[in-house]
Amino acid sequence: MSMSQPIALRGAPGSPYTRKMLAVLRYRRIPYRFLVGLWAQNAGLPAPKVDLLPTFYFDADDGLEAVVDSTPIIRRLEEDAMGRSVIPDDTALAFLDYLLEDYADEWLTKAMFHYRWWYEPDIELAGEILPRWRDLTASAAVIEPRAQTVRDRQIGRLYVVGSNDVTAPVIEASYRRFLQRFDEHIGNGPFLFGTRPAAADFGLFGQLTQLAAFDPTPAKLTADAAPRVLAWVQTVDDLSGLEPREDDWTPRDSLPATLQELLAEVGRTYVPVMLANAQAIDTGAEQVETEVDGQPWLQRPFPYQAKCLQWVRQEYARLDGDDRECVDTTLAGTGCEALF
Ligand SMILES: N[C@@H](CCC(=O)N[C@@H](CS)C(=O)NCC(=O)O)C(=O)O
Repeated sequence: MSMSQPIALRGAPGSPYTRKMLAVLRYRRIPYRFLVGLWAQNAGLPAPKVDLLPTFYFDADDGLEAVVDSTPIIRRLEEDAMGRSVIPDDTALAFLDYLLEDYADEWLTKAMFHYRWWYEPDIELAGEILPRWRDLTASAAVIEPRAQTVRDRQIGRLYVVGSNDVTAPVIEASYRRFLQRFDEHIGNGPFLFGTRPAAADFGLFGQLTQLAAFDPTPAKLTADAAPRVLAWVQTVDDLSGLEPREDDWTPRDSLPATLQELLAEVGRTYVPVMLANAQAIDTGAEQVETEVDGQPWLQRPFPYQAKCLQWVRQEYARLDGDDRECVDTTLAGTGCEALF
């Protein structure tokens, strides 16, 4: 173990990626100190290159290094901390896990951000609560102007995830379908790849901590349509008591049909938009224009998501022989094969 413990991370309860990583640390029993609000501000830690939450602080030659981006951080923690791995040891499953984690981080997050800053009850609550994490003692009078600043800023950033009048019905329909398919797959799980959680479980969990358990509109929708998913979210919050075994991973030749149904949802939404976005970035286009489910999709190009697509393709390129064949067989007919 080369990282000093407890490891420090800065984040916020309303940040889906922060919640993703807290659940990973708890499950893996990696001691941590969670810096939030005022005690984050006074911790005197180095600033990250890109100011994103969560920010982790790893040992470096000259003190601590601020590191962001949950997907590579999960892989770094796999090297630095032994046991209770969240990466399936079957290379083909590890690739499917990587793909589904990226679906959670880059598509499901569109629903999370959309629902929070689109409907009045959600805008009201998020605006009220988010600034309070930085100042728990503040009065309503102090909070109100800060709440308005947060609301204006975040509503102004809806374009980043592509939430607009054209895409709103597509995003909402995809969330309802995801809920139904994930609910069915939990029935064969409770996790994506068996009876122990993988990185993608924590990716989905992170976004669902907000969609299913904070923002009023999607939370009601989730509790009504898929109470099992809400119970799953409340449980995955702390899996430190789960004792994983090697044979808890689903064998590659007995992956349930419900996993393919979930991958078909990825192929129907995440895939066309990630491809069109990468093309817009490559051609320098002003807009990303494509179709999702036969409906128009329009958004500004998102450079970071073009990188995500490259990383998914690099992971796929690393597969060979049986692993490639297993992945190709599993993805056949889901629409995900269009990525490669
Ligand atoms: N790819 C990053 C995404 C992190 C991210 O976007 N975090 C949000 C909070 S959930 C953030 O810091 N947004 C910047 C902002 O709100 O200024 C990860 O997986 O950690």
